[in-house]
Formats: sequence, C-alpha cells, structure tokens
Amino acid sequence: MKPVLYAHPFASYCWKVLVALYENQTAFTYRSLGPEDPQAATELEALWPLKKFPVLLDAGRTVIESSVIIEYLTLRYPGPVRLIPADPEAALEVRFLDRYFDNYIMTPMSKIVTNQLRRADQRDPYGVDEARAALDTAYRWLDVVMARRTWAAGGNFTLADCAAAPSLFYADWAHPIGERFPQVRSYRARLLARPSVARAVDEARPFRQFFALGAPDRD
Ligand SMILES: N[C@@H](CCC(=O)N[C@@H](CS)C(=O)NCC(=O)O)C(=O)O
Repeated sequence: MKPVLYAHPFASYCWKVLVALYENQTAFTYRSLGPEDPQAATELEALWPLKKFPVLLDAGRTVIESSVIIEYLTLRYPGPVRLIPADPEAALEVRFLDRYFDNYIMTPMSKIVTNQLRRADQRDPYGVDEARAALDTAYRWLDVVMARRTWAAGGNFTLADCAAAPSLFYADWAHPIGERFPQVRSYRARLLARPSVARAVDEARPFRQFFALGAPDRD
C-alpha cells in the first residue's frame, strides 16, 4: 500500500512534503483537500482534529507536521536524495535551517497573508508591520549564510530546502525580497529551477487567484 497524503496544491506546508516526495519519486496517493472532495476533509479531521495539513497516513500510522513527515519518509521510503544527512552533526544544521524557514520566514509571511483575509475592521496593521520587519531581518541573516552555500545547509539539497522553497516563494510575494539581498534572491531562483519545486509551483498555478494579496504576474 502506498502512503496517503492529505494536502492541497496551493498550501505552503504541503509543498514542503510534496517537494520531498518528488525529489525521491516516492509513490503516494494524493487526497486533495478541496471542495470537489468533501470526504477528504472529513477523513483529515478524523485523523487530526486540528485539521492542519499536510497529514500522511501510512500502514495505519498517522504522521503529522511537515518536518516529521519528511523525517518519516526518509526512514521508511529512502531514495537517492538524502534529505536528512546520515552524519548527526550535519543533520543538526539541516534541522536548524528547517526550523528557520518555518519559524522566521513562513510564520511572518502567513501573518501578512492571513491578515488580508480578515474583515477590514479586524485587521492588525501593527502585527503586519512587525511581520514585515521580521522578514527583513530574516532575509538579511540568510543573505550572509547563502553567500557560501548552494543549498540551505551546504552543498546538498535537504529537508531545509524543502522548507525554504514554499516559504521564500510566498514570502517574496507577500514582502518582496529586496535587491539588497542578492544571495536570497538567487537562492530562491535556484529553488524554483529545481524540478521537484517547479512541479509543485506548476501544480499550484491554477489556484493563484486565491492568493489574498493578489499574485504577482511572475514565477
Ligand atoms: N506546523 C504545521 C503547519 C501546517 C499548516 O499550518 N498548514 C496549513 C496549510 S499550509 C493549514 O493547515 N491551514 C488550514 C488551517 O490553518 O486551518 C506543519 O508543518 O505541517
């Protein structure tokens, strides 16, 4: 039996896992969470009452949280692309960068986007200003790191790059990565040129109209 992934093609944390699956050409059943299949949402809620996705179901086991799903895939479905290095010290750097992209890029990006989905009288401009400032600080730190690296944690594509792809993709839409961060801009371009990421970007293309801030005419 193939693992089953509950996900949506436009959802950033789902991209993270999709990129990992595509990197190693891991076979899986895609349960797409959309209005066309309300049963998929019912199943998701039964598996994970918080209803956050992605969720992976494999051999009766429910695996939750994108990073944990990728760790699980590397254990149960290893492929030629080793997303978590065998060396524990190198793995620490990968896990740190994975946390970096989720906590310091994806989270402030989401704050800006979800604020826009609120009713005008319930918006939080102070919180959005804080999120924009946090993103600039995060871009600045990353720009220094990426001056010496091809991929987030060094020379190999890892879990950290799976996290970087959706977070930098959407962060640049929500709060553009300025020209003063050339290393981050070229890293984002490298990510988008990676076939696994390009596939996730293409699969999400039909949903761009739903980007709350208005999707730019690029990428
Ligand atoms: N920490 C979780 C975050 C999952 C998450 O927030 N997913 C979004 C989609 S990208 C979601 O479930 N949104 C629907 C909701 O918040 O109800 C992970 O890494 O999987």
